[in-house]
Amino acid sequence: MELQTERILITGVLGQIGTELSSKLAEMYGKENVFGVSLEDPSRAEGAALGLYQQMDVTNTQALNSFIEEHKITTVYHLASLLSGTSEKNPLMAWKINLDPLLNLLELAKDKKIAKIFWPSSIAVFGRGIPKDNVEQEVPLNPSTVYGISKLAGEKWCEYYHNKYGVDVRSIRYPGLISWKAPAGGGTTDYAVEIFYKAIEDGKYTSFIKEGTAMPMLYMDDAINATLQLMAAPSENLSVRTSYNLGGLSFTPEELAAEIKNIMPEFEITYEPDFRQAIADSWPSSIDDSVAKKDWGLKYEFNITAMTKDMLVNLKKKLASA
Ligand code: VAH
Repeated sequence: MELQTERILITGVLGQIGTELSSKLAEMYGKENVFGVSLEDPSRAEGAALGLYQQMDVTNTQALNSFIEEHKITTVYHLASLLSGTSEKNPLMAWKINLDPLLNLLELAKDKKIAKIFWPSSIAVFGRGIPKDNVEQEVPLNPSTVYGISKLAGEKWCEYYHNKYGVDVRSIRYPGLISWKAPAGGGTTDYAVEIFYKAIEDGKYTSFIKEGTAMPMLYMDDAINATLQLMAAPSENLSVRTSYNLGGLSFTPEELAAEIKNIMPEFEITYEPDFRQAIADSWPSSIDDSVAKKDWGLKYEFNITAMTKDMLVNLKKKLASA
């Protein structure tokens, strides 16, 4: 590969993570070195911090590989996937979308056509037979959801391609991610994003996850920083090539509602659990991320109080200008 400069492709670039990751990478490497693809119409990419955006279905292997070759891409952040709720409704489509493009990118890296891959796994890989709290890095993985099964398979493929071919693929088991810049879509933890929109718009929220359901969560700023820290770490420091646990925060819907009430005393929450309650019940309540802290210095800035304040301040501004 003749280029020394990192030329970065983000798939799913207009999604919840991609929207913020592209801005950060453009600051670091120059907008002209950051490329993005997603299913969305190009009009949706106006104003995005990208040198080039192209509407693309990443299951179209020929289109993706031509784009990578034409733009001399060195590093791919492969974020395009279907999340847990959507995957339950479309199991075979989820398997295809969540695995085929990853395997294609692993093959490109094996053939030295790209140098490095980031791929997001999820705490959805955890399931029955392990403690609910402080789940360690190496435990039996028995996911019971389509999304969790696809992420477990992806983790094993990443480890296989690293061990057999030396592919530099890195991964994080993201918890539920909370942000205001781009909406979440199709996830079980999305209640923790929707609640802020409804608090501002309606002063109340009906949660599809019942009280008492603690789930691992993380503010997007911390998720992006962790991702970039992992990608910047020396390869020899990384003891995990399936996917790193990342625990962040852990809270229940009523704990989050109480934080919102501290700022908006009139806010009210009610509960009407739906099919996503069973997904949430299959996941851990909290995660042990000591291996990530040891290997590449994982650290957090936002606790639940700071996250709630930052979300409400910024979301109010965003909704007022919409
Ligand atoms: C989901 N937000 O709810 C995603 C995440 C841990 C959950 O992977 O599907």
